[in-house]
Amino acid sequence: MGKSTLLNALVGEKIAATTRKPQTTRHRILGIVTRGADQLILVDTPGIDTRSEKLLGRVLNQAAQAVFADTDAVLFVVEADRWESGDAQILEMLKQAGVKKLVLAINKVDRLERKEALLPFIERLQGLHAFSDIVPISGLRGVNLEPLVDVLQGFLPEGVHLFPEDELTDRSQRFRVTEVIREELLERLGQEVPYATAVEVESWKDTPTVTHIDAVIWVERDSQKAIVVGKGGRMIKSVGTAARHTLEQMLERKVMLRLWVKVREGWQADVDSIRRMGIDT
Ligand SMILES: Nc1nc2c(ncn2[C@@H]2O[C@H](COP(=O)(O)OP(=O)(O)OP(=O)(O)O)[C@@H](O)[C@H]2O)c(=O)[nH]1
Ligand SMILES: [Mg+2]
Repeated sequence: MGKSTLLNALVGEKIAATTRKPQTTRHRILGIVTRGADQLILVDTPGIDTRSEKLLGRVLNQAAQAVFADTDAVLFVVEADRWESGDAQILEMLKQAGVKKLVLAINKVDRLERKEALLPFIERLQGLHAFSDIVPISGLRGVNLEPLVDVLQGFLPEGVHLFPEDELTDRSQRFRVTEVIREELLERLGQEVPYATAVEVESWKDTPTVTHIDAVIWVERDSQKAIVVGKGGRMIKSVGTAARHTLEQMLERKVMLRLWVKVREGWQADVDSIRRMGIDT
C-alpha cells in the first residue's frame, strides 16, 4: 500500500523499512511532522493481514487495531485503481471501530497509465463510505503530500505539541538501524525466509571518526541461515554493504557494520521472544 513510504516522505527521513514484501512493518512507529503551532503525529501501523493465523500475525493485527482508539483521524491508504477484498475487510473494521474522521489516500497515482481511471475509482469508493476526504497521492514521488497534510491538520486539536519541534520519531537510532538492515534483507530474500527473521543491534560504539555497529539477524532454522548467509557469504555481504551505505547517510558519519546470522528456533511462536525483538504486543 505504501504506508511506510508515505510516513518517511512526510517526515522527510527514513524511519520505517519499506519493501515490496507484505507485512514489512512490524512495529507501531510514530512519525512527527511539526508545522508551526501544530504537530501531526503519524502512527504507522503494521499492515493488517487478513490471512495470517500465526501468533506473530495476530500480534501485528492487534497492534494495528489498538491504534484506532486514540487517534484524531485515520488515514486509510489504498492503491490507485485497485480495491481488493483485504481493503474491504479493513474498511469494515474501521467502520465497526467507529472511526469518525476517516481520510482516504489513494496512493501510487504515479503508476496509473491512464489518469482518467482515477475519477471513476474515486466515485466507486465514495459509494462505499462517506469518507471525510479523499486525496490522491504518491508517497514515493511526493505527489500531493502538502494538500494531504493540510487535510489532516484540519482534524487536529489546535496548537498542541507533544514532542520537541526537531523530533522526527519516537524510535531510537538503534531501531532505525535495524529497520535499514531488515529492509535490505527483505528486498533480497524469497518468500519463505523474511517472516522468520528479526534484527537486533548487539553493540554500538562511537569513536571520534567511526561508528561501529554489530547486529544479529535471527532466523528460525539452519536452512534459513544458509540462505541469509548465501553462497560464500555473498548474500550477507551484499546486505551489509547496502545497509552500511544507507546508515552512513543517516548518521552522517563513517560506519563499520558487522552482521551475524544466528538461529533461534521457533521464535515466532513465542511471545517473549517477540517482545525481546522490540515488537509491541
Ligand atoms: N509506484 C509507487 N510505488 C510506491 C509508492 N509508495 C510506495 N511504493 C512501493 O510500494 C512498496 C510497499 O511500500 P511500503 O511503504 O513498504 O508499504 P506498507 O504499506 O508500509 O507495507 P507493510 O508495512 O508491509 O504493510 C514498496 O516497494 C514501495 O517502494 C508510490 O507512491 N508509487
Ligand atoms: Mg509498512
